[in-house]
Amino acid sequence: MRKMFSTLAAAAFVAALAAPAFAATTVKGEVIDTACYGRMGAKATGSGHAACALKCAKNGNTMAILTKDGKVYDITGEYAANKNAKLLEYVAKDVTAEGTVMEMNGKSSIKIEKISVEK
Ligand SMILES: [Cu+2]
Repeated sequence: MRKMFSTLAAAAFVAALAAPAFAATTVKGEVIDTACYGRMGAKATGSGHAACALKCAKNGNTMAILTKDGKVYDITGEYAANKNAKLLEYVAKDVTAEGTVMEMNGKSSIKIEKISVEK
């Protein structure tokens, strides 16, 4: 069983490498502000930072989704438009976002199509 699992994982990995640079993907994690996260790291997450993250979002800072394994996806598209207007209710919450992920210059971003709060 274990062997089968690793074979499947290897196949999935190869498939991921073969995929084009864009793909509709689901990303789960916390909505964070990249300005504070870049300076403070993990301290800029969670409920203790929620008020600041909201302020940063309202200022129009780049917001991102931070996954459990520490990957950061900058949020682009309509949810980032007008100083993150559509994103405000999700700030500092754990979300599931669906959209187009792009990898460029070692940075990842997601153009969100659909987002919901994780329960
Ligand atoms: Cu902040």
